[in-house]
Amino acid sequence: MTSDTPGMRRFRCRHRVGRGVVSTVLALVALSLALPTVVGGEESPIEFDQISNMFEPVSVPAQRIRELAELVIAICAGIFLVVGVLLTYVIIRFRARPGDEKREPPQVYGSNNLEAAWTIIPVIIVVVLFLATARTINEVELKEPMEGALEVTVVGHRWWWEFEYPEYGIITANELHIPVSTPERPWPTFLWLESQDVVHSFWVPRLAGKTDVVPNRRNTLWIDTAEPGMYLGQCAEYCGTQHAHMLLRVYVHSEEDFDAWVKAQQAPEVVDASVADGRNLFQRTACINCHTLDGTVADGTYGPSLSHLMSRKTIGAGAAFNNAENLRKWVQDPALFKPGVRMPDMKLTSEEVDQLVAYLVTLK
Ligand code: HEC
Ligand SMILES: [Cu+2]
Repeated sequence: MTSDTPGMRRFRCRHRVGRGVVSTVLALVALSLALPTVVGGEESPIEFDQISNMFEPVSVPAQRIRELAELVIAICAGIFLVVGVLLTYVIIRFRARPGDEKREPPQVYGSNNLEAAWTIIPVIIVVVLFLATARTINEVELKEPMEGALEVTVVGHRWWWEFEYPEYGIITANELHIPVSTPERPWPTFLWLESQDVVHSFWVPRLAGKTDVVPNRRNTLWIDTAEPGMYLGQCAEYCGTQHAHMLLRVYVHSEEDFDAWVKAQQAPEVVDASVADGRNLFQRTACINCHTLDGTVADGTYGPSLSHLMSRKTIGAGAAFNNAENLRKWVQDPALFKPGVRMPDMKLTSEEVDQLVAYLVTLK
């Protein structure tokens, strides 16, 4: 057989695949060790001490899911232990010994007791898992908002999140602000999940289970938490190039802080005369076709609302911290932070960018 017959080639190929798998695994291990240093660097807006851990739930649905996960893990670990111990025992106890070649092991033809046991026990285990899961689903899934809930409509876009509070007339992006729920004032948050384009998935592991966000459909989710703080989330369904930069933050506030946030968001724009150039330029540029900015002619809905832009910690759905320097880079060329982003490079001069950014940073 010459080296280029098909059979030979296939053999070599398989070899190469084997080596590929090993090196991929090694690369992944190396990457996972290096990751915190790379992503946790100064440029990264992700605060690692705040990173989401589904095993540290702070909200009722997430707590229920954790309890279920623990039950399932415990049962599976039990099965693993029993099987592992039996297997180890059998391997050692009945290993081949010198002289065994001449003997045949005892032949067993069926055992009703054994067969009944290995049918009934797994059936019981599956039924327990089924009932526990059904109970949790029933507790966690709600089709309609509960009494007194704060309702927010969440719209998934490629690649950012829109949050609308119909009750307060607020529309914002990427950072969801909700109140804490106390025994004196239970105040759950009820989310209507919608998509503008493709399937996304809303996931804030410490607050609630992962829920798909599907075009032409309204899924629902609720949060009920007694712990103020910031919780990180992430789109959990691949939705295109910048899926990995589709983060979200949920800020849980005390009642007073939440009221203050609502007031600040509802406040009209404060027109700062010293940045009139930037404001005029903004209103003369295509920015207004894609962005809404209360108090100006801008009423586009393709991109996030820029009203009270500076009240947000990040821009580009967590791609960068929100400060003058990053805003400058963003307006100059948004693809620097998010290659493939759906905001075009507007080809502005350096002077124009300066004027725009000077204006944007006044949007408190
Ligand atoms: C073709 C539509 C379009 C135009 C025109 C446009 N943008 Fe955008 N812009 C977007 C989209 C879409 C995003 C969200 C990108 C993402 O996060 O993936 C965005 C994001 C932003 C953000 C970050 C907001 C945030 O909270 O994440 C700023 C600031 C911004 N644009 C400013 C501008 C300015 C200033 C102009 C005009 C010079 C402009 N945009 C023109 C579509 C547009
Ligand atoms: Cu996504």
